Amino acid sequence: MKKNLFFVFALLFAFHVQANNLVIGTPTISGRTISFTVQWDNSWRVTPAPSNWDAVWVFVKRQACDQPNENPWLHEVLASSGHTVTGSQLQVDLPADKRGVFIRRNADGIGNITQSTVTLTLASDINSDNIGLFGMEMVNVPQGEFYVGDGRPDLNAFTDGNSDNPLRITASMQSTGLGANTIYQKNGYGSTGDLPATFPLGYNSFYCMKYEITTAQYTAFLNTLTYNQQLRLQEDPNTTPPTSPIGTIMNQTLGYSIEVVTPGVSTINLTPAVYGNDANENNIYNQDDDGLALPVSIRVKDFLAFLDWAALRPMTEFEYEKACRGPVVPLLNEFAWGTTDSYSVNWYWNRINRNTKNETLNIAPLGPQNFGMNMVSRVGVSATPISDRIHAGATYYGIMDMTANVFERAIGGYNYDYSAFTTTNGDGNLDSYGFANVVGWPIDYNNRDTYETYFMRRGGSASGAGYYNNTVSGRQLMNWNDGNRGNAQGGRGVRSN
Ligand SMILES: [Ca+2]
Ligand SMILES: [Ca+2]
Ligand SMILES: [Ca+2]
Ligand SMILES: [Ca+2]
Repeated sequence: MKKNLFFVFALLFAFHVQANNLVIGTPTISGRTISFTVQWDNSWRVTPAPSNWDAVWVFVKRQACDQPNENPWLHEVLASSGHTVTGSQLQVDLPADKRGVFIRRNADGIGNITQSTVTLTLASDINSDNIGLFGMEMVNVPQGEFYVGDGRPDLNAFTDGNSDNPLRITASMQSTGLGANTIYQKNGYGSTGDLPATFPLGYNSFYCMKYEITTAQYTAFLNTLTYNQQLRLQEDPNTTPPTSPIGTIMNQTLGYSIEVVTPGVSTINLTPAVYGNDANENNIYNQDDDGLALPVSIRVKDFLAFLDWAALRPMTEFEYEKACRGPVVPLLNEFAWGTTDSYSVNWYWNRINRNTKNETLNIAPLGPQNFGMNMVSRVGVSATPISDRIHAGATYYGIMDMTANVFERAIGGYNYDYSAFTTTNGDGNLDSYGFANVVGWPIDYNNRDTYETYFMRRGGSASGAGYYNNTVSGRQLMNWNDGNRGNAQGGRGVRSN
């Protein structure tokens, strides 16, 4: 631990979401405020369809330095006021739970965000505490009616309950609750408990991460955990504990490699390990071509821990379909970009600057998707400055990779009662074993290491699945056991306010 009793010590973990060049500057600290620069490219806010905007979700972690043992990093609940941004382009939104802020355009516009300085006010003076500052790009999915299901005749998809037809999710359905599974699935393949008004059906607005959780984001998360939290999130706590030597692989899936950079200590004082990325396998960490912007494959418990830590929540299956399709009438077997165009991009031949933040495709097909290639792609790899939605592989709202790359985990399933799930976000803090602990989330508190379910795998993945599983309404695949990390299963978080 860096004990810094007399000096402010600020740690910055700006996520490497270089796809849009999100850059967060090193913060300066004064009293209870932190100030930092922010800028990113390809931002938008539009009143005409899709009538939405992008934003950066920023949150703060804090670590006291008052003990010889490693103190935990705690999520900072921000002050009720005192959050500002310079210039005329941006505004800062503080949600009710004050677990972070959304920074977004304050008026309609499209293009790059010029560097602005954001000041956040914390709950108390920072003094000698360590500060971690985190930011990630998100996309607003506005309130409104939409359809689930695309009319397919298979057994599993959402329908209006009586036929193969899609079901229109309305304001009244959200306000009164959707009810029994036979209302949204002709074979009753849904929640065993009726879905109440508190279950997020997708009618109401929410923010969705623009990209899948990346290896850089996941590594930054690991590096704020305590030794015991890190231990329990190992693939095998017995063979690869945080004390393992430099280069020990913690998670190596379909192209990336998360490894021990600095071993932890478990003798007298518990000190957590530092993890890093080494996709190019030279044991020099976090280099440009070390796969920092590849999507991470993680188990359900890892996924829930990351979302709780980031003060987000999982999406539901209904929200997945809305985030892809928007309010338009479904097209049979459409992908996230709204057509049935599909071009499976070869991970080797079609890549330039492989594993770097600048990884791009050397082709521009309609409906590019990383499906069945057994190598994950840089998140947002298909988008270029001139690409339209179908060439970029973007959803109606501008969210990337909702078809393929890694599976999207969504709350749902067949024979389980997930009706207690609500819009409650994580509070930023995990239990002492590194597990998520949010009321209403589908967590089996008695059996969290080995048995996790209640999640559908949506959108297909680089590890392959049947064609119909890649489509927006494909509803064939569930998680099983611990979530089976090897199958390119990751996902992303959402937030309701
Ligand atoms: Ca290595
Ligand atoms: Ca390396
Ligand atoms: Ca995906
Ligand atoms: Ca929590």
